[in-house]
Amino acid sequence: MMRCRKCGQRAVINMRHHRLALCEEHYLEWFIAQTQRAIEKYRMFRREHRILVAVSGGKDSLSLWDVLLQLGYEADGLYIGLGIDGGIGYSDVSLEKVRAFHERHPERTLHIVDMKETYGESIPDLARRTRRGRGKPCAVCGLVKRHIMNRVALEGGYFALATGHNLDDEAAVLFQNVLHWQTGYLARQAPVLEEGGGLARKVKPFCRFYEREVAAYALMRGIDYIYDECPYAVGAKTIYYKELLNQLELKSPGSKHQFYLQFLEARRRGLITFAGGQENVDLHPCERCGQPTTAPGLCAFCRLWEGQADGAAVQLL
Ligand code: Q46
Ligand code: ZN
Ligand code: ZN
Repeated sequence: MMRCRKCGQRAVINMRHHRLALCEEHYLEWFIAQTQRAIEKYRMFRREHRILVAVSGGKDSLSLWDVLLQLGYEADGLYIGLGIDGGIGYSDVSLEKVRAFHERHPERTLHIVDMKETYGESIPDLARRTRRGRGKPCAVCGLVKRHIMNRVALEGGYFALATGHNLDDEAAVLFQNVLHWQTGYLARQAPVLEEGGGLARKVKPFCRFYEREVAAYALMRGIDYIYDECPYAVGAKTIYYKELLNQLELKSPGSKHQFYLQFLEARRRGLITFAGGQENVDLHPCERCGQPTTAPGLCAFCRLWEGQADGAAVQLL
């Protein structure tokens, strides 16, 4: 029987890369303390700051909201209703999970932006109608989510927008960016992106946790989340990269952790510098919505609605 390093009781989780086995009580304590450490290490935010957590109904984002509340932060939630069904009622179920979580924290605000109600079209509608969405809706979806998250964060006067990206997510994206030497993306891949030029500050307090560590936290805390991935995520490149990295991890525990953290360390030491980070690109306000864009005239979000009868959707901004 494996024993908890802190108290000697039966351990419920063994983290081989940390050579650390813990019981439930000490795991929860460790997880929360590690989150606080990451917040401090990367200077994400402080006690007096209001934080907006982007919640999808999945384990990562709901756990993040939970931990921030446990740590005593003023953290509100933002849920974006994408209108995705995929035969499993994906958006409906995820909203239910978010609402159920929020009911336990009525003192906090949950912002809900429903695509269909606010802009007249769901993500699948938008993907069908626009050139950008042809094939898979993920390109429009990513664009729309970034736009809405930024808008709500800025309008609500939040200090930072927090997302639940974990180490598996970050390592997969890093792998993809390195494989294609996408230097612009590499420059923007960091636990903190400073605000500037109309873009909200973005932070990822879970970036050093393995996915299974977050799942264990959610389970132990009894957080009810949506197990299904978005139906459009099937076949996504990052899922394939995650599988490859999992194989590597199996043979050599800790390699994912090392891959990502050594990248951050190299970045910190100034070994990786690229022009084109969030702060460096040449941004100016979109003529219609005012959000920053590199394109002349309208931003990519507003261009999605061009040619629509009266542009009514965008008037709602
Ligand atoms: S929600 Fe949207 Fe993802 Fe679904 S449509 Fe693609 S981008 S897969 S994270
Ligand atoms: Zn213990
Ligand atoms: Zn715009």
